[in-house]
Amino acid sequence: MPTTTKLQLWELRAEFALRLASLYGNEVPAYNTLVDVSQEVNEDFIRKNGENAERLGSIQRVTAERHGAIRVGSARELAQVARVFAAFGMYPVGFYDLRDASKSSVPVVSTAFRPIDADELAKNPFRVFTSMLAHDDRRFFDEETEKQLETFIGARILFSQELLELADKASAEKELVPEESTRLLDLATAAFELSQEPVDHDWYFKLERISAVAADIGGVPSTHINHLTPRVLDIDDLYARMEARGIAMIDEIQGPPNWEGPDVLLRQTSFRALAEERNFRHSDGGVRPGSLRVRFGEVEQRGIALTPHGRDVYDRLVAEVDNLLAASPAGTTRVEVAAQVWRRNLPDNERDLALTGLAYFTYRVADPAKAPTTGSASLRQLVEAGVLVPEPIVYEDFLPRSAAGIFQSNLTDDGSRDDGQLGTPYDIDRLSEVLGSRILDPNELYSAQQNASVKDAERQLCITIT
Ligand code: OOG
Ligand code: NI
Repeated sequence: MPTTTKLQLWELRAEFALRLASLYGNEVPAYNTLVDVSQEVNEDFIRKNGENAERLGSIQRVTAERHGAIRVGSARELAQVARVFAAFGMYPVGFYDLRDASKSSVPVVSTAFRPIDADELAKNPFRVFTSMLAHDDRRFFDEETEKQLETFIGARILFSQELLELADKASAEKELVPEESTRLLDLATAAFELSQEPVDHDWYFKLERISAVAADIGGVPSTHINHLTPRVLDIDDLYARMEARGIAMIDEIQGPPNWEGPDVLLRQTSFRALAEERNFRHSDGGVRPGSLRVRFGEVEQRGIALTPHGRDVYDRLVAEVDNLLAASPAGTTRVEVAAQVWRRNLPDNERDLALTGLAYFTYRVADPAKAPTTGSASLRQLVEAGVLVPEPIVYEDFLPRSAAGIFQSNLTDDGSRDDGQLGTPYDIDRLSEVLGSRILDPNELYSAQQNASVKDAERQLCITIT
């Protein structure tokens, strides 16, 4: 009887996430503390909230859940990263332009590689926020620096031919035999390990004066994990516990405020970037230790995905909070203002969030006996009658403003940007061309999932839902 012991892509992905976590935990021990505290927070939350606590993901999923962040230097490197991640069932979703999202100098455009099907996400949701240096953007780099970056980045090899070929094989066949799986995992994990090679001092700090992110990408001979982020069910609790341990956190939790209504999108915070020792090669030829501050520890709490309409409302509320805060007496916190603005503008329960079309839900048939037996009914009627129950779709993506907020709180220096120059135009289509595959629109994925559940309900109830 032929037995297949081949590994499926989700198994490779789960193992890849574990290996990167142990690699990163060795490199940045404070990460292990963050994971321990996250686990305590989640266990306590489940204890207090029972079944309701798992509304936005099973405890198994949330406990294992991580996102990584990596940064690469060129179109060639980004296209190679896409091949590596495809071997783990992770595909590019969403376009983020961080160049304009922040007052600090962050010369990158980004996407996130992640599983795209609900069942794949449920098995293991590992995702990696991936940024590419816009080395040709004149606001940040003059012609000479651009050429130097091109030469430096063009000369390095992040991913070996063997890794890329194995990765292509896994993505083509959707599985891999054990020996090849092990080899793929060894090579892929090693590709994101911090290099021990000395860093060219003058080159690194020339770039750092322009942007710490540019130095982290173009000033070192390989790529590495910048951060690895666990997910918690109560980020306010996490924040307080980290501070109680004496760990310096950034000033604020980024994203939506803590309030009594449903959690939406993404809330994130981080501990401040740590000084890490590196060996530097100086212009006199000597190699001496020094320190860098580019890696930080981040944590996140995920909420319900907003529709484009909901996102417009969210963006409007963020702007309103900014304005009100600017006009408030000194000492007023963003959190207080934001919670009030949210109470005034958003429904405080999932059902109304669904019925006003602000957020994405799947619809479960709960009480078919109450449905009309023929003809049609509206979604609202069916939900109000208790026939259908909306179940939240979790936001699986990122928020550029939060990313920018975290960058900004962690950079000691804003770097330099010449806004008199024209930026290189990038959008989802151009970055898709660079990548060699189409970057998916997150909203298409969420709405397809929502629509599929409505179609399912129609089939079960034998009616048309309008
Ligand atoms: C990526 C920043 C974005 C997030 O969680 O929003 C990010 C980076 O630091 O390279 O990871
Ligand atoms: Ni992150």
